[in-house]
Amino acid sequence: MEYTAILVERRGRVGLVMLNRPQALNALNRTLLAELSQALTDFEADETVGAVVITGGERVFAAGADIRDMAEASEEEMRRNGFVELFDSLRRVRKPVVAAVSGYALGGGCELALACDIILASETARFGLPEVTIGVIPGAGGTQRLTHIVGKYLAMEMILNNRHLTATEAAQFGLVNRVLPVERLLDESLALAQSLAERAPLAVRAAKQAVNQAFEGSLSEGLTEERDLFYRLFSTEDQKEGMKAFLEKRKPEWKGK
Ligand code: CO8
Repeated sequence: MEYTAILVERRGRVGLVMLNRPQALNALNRTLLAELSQALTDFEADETVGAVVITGGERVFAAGADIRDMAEASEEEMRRNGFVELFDSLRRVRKPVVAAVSGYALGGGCELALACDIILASETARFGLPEVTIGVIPGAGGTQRLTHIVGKYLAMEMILNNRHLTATEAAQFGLVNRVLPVERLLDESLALAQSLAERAPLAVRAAKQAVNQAFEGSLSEGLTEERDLFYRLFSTEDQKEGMKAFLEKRKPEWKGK
């Protein structure tokens, strides 16, 4: 597929997606979201890809959903065009996804980062959900995911009153894994993703599923699912290989089986 709003590359076992609408601060229009969804679907299907990095480049991650696309839309049009549903393609990715955030991550851009599994931020990263300033609310997970992460009171301030978090504050509140100098962000994100890609793929997938369950369901459901996934991994060749390699003091060779 020819992409116009994103750039897609392979770096080792890592699939890299770069949002590429600099003239609109990477605002997420329908084309961009459809292309992102396609790229993620392709990476998910490609056995040689073990992890994905999503970035917007050094200047801006994404300044939100494209306001021009939505400005005149009716409720019915918004429901019909599946704008937000395209976000769900991220939830179908079972491989780990790292967000490399530099500059503004606002509105849908912040929600895109929040839908990833690990967030690395540059010192210039700014996180915010300014939707109420233009008459709407976050619609792609912001009110839910942010609140789970930073708690009710800070989430209320950010969502109701457009408080932005600097990269340092975001790290303080557990919204990002760590903060890096701008020029190191992409390399470190790729290195982290490469490290994830070298681990036992079925175990990494199961671990991601179990952690997400902690985020989305009750503790008792999560404990049941975790136990089931744990037992199920004993039917994989990778579990046998991983434990054997440990005992033989050598590096495991994963088959993804
Ligand atoms: N949509 C469309 N165009 C945008 C957007 C956007 N979200 N953000 C910036 N742009 C455009 C500007 O219109 C401008 O274009 P032009 O040069 O043609 O006038 C260009 O990008 C540069 O922007 P600015 O001149 O405004 O740059 P500044 O550095 O002065 O300001 C800001 C940067 C502060 C980021 C400012 O651009 C801004 O406030 N942007 C809007 C932020 C916002 O409100 N985001 C939320 C949008 S709503 C949303 O995300 C809802 C999500 C729910 C569902 C998600 C489904 C995908």
